Amino acid sequence: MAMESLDHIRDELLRLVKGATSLDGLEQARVGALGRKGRLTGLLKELGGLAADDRKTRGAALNQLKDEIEAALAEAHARLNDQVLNARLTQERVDVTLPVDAATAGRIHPVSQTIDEIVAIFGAMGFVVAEGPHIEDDFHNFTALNIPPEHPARQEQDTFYLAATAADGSRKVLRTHTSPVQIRTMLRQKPPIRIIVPGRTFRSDHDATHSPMFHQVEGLIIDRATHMGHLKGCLIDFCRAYFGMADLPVRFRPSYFPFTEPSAEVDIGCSREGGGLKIGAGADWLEILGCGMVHPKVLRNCNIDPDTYQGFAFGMGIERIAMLKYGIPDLRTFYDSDLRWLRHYGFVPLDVPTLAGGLAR
Ligand code: 2U9
Repeated sequence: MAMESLDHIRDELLRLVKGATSLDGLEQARVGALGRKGRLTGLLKELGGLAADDRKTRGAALNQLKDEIEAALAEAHARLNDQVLNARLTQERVDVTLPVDAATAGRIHPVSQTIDEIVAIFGAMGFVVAEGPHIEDDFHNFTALNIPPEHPARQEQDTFYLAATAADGSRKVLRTHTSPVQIRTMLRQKPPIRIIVPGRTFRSDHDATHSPMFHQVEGLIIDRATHMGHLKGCLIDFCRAYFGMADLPVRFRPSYFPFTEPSAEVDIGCSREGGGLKIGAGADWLEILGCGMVHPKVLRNCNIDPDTYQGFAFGMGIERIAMLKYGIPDLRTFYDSDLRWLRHYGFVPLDVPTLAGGLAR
């Protein structure tokens, strides 16, 4: 059987591919060449009927042609795609001067809003935001913070460990608090340090009041003479600004954390009369945050001399204080992504939190 010259077919197929003026036209050219009944497919099928020698030379030539056609198809596809995109870009315009339609626009999630409010309050006191990785090593999450090997926080039932084991036998963790960010900051930067650290944290804990993923804000000040009086003034001011009550009662109750000494828990005044909760009035107390003077061992672990520098740290759970301020009854609803919930508890994007706005509420 005389074999048809490939030059002619090659020229014709390439002409069709290169000449395509739309993605549909290009698809037709592809099917015509490489589809089930395509020209090239047909020639490849004929290979089976050839003598061994002929099959080898013809097969090589056909495969080379196939590669060439495929390359031309890819090139034409990229070119036509660009054309389609450019046509869309010149047609579709966004008018950024249009007013926001508050009834249909999205909402800011209460966790984001609360972080923004807290950052605004501490920002006004000179704190800057610091961030760090969600996946941490044992040193930054536990050891540097003076959390001993036998501490319950390190146990598998409290902490999410990654599967991979390092050469020293340790495994990475999903950070259980944002404190490793303070460790990283102290290792990187000399005092004075004044940072606020919002972010996601993870604990192997799941019930009505605990979520395996939640958010914290922690803060840290390190300077030459920062003392307990600064801690108290700073956190009393914060509580009053956050809840918008200049006379909110605030008390400090002794506590224990491995990374602070002395340590305290901060309560605000409230009333639980009649089964409800009213912040700012009554004879009861409600825990809001934890704090303390940074432990000298923690400073030393970060190469900071505790005889020259000292400071305080604090931490609070975002969801918890958002629930208290905005009267959200169930923690689990934060992560349901239910739009009806978000429209009810969420915030209109242009309602930017300010210190003044917070105090006026
Ligand atoms: C460094 C040194 C000290 C951060 C602190 C607390 C007290 C605290 C909890 C509040 C509720 C966590 O979300 S929660 O469960 N936190 O009570 N956190 S002092 O102390 C630090 C942090 C980093 C280097």
